[in-house]
Amino acid sequence: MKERPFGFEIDIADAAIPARDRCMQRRLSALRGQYQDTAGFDHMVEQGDPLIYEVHEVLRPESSGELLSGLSIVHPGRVGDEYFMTKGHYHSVRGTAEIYYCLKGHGLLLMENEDGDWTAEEFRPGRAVYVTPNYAHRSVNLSLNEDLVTFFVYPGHAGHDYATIESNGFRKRVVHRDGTFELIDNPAWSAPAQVSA
Ligand code: S6P
Ligand code: ZN
Repeated sequence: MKERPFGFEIDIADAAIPARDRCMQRRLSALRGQYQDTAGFDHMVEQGDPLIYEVHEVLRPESSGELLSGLSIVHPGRVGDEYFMTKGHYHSVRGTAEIYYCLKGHGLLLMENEDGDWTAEEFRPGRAVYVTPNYAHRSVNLSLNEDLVTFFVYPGHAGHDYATIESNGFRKRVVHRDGTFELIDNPAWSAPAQVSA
């Protein structure tokens, strides 16, 4: 039997999609290698491995023709002078886009592609970001006391390639300097291997 259309509530205050979602949580240890301050990172992991972010996914088949959507909640905090953030990924199917809509908080979506281009778009409530195909993306919470909550939608067959970012990092780091944020070069970044034409 074909499934019929459905509606669902998005609870912004509690950052949840009641009844429909599957919740995934990531602790700091999942971001090993991504922060510059490795001693600070190790200390925080030893001291309890804090919860960095949660994803509430609306359950749908991961197949083309479907849309996957849900809430991403990045908690506030820093490792050294770098903000709490998601692991970040490329979609396995590179030619798939994504839309984020910010519901709460203040943050950035850091993006880069394999041709060397990078950019960052600010998240504030009511602002959307369109991630064009072929761009890796990472959410960064710039607030030190409030969750960053975004609603995302992307194609069901996109898949996730985490390995490229795990080994190369992002070109830019987002750091807290003089009461505000700054984007600085990541000295540990290495260019992804170029596929010859
Ligand atoms: C999926 C989409 C988001 C992220 C979420 C967590 O394509 O971009 O749902 O999965 O923001 O980030 P990450 O990098 O751990 O998947
Ligand atoms: Zn994505």
